[in-house]
Amino acid sequence: MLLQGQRFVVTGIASKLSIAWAIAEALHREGASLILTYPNEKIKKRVDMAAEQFEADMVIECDVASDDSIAACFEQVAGHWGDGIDGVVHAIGFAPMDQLDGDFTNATTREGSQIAHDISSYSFVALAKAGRELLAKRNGSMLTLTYEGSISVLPNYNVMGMAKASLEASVRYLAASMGGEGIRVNAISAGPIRTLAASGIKSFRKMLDISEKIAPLQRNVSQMEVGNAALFLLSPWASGITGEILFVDAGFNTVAISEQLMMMEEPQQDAE
Ligand code: NAD
Ligand code: 0WE
Repeated sequence: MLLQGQRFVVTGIASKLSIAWAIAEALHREGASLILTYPNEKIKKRVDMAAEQFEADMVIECDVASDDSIAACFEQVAGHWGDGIDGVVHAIGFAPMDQLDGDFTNATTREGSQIAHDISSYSFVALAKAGRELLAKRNGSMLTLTYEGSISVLPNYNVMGMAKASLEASVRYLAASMGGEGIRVNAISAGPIRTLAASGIKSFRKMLDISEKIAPLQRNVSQMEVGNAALFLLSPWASGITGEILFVDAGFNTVAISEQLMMMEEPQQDAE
């Protein structure tokens, strides 16, 4: 029990497929106590299910689009755990669907860009502000989820790539800002996983198929593998790690052109 007696606030559960669900599962498995949050009544049912399964202490509303909602949420967290928390998990990303379909230059709008950056990037800073005092009391840490699209171009990821680049920069600035209080701030860059956030994305199936032909492990990653890496970064074993982006992507980000893709282009010529 790596995290016996430790306390975490987990955002971003929307279904059993959510990366946040697997993170909560891993934290619970290691003996941690949890508070889970939901953005609106529609999602609350799913979070209640998770709360029951992971014996969560509380379920609290937290819509990161609203400063009032974030403030009210952390007032409740402080009411329950007044002497501090060990971590906050941010597993939230959103852009209007029309932003994630087709040519980047044509698809991206001012409003779409504002929403994507507000919900997917600024919200991490907002949670850091709200959680700072409680985190400082127990050398706590913050964790967010990002994606390769922040660094290199993928079809349709579009303005989310800009928002993730901004999110990753916020990891470094928050780490520097709060390091003096003993607060660590990190991100996991996960490979593509079929979740609600992936549903409705054009040719996501094809993305998964191509990813496993590039990745050194020749497969995609699971929610549980991300959950276990999250567990590490949130644990005392990672006490020396902050401002870091940890790839949990079967090695995908390390390869430009794989042998498997070469074989797909010219199977006759290259086959030995
Ligand atoms: P998901 O749909 O299960 O989770 C996204 C979550 O964002 C949902 O729980 C949703 O309720 C929440 N959310 C949206 N707007 C919100 C708001 N205003 N306030 C509070 N919560 C809000 O999908 P997921 O894939 O588990 O996504 C979790 C994180 O992982 C996201 O940041 C995503 O970008 C990132 N990620 C996903 C993948 C992937 O392929 N699935 C890969 C790398 C990174
Ligand atoms: O960050 C994400 C999900 C981003 C996302 C997805 C949606 C779908 C539903 C943000 N906003 C919305 N808005 C909706 O209305 N991922 C890393 C998963 C993902 O999304 C892609 C991907 C991958 C991988 C979009 C295009 C290409 C690849």
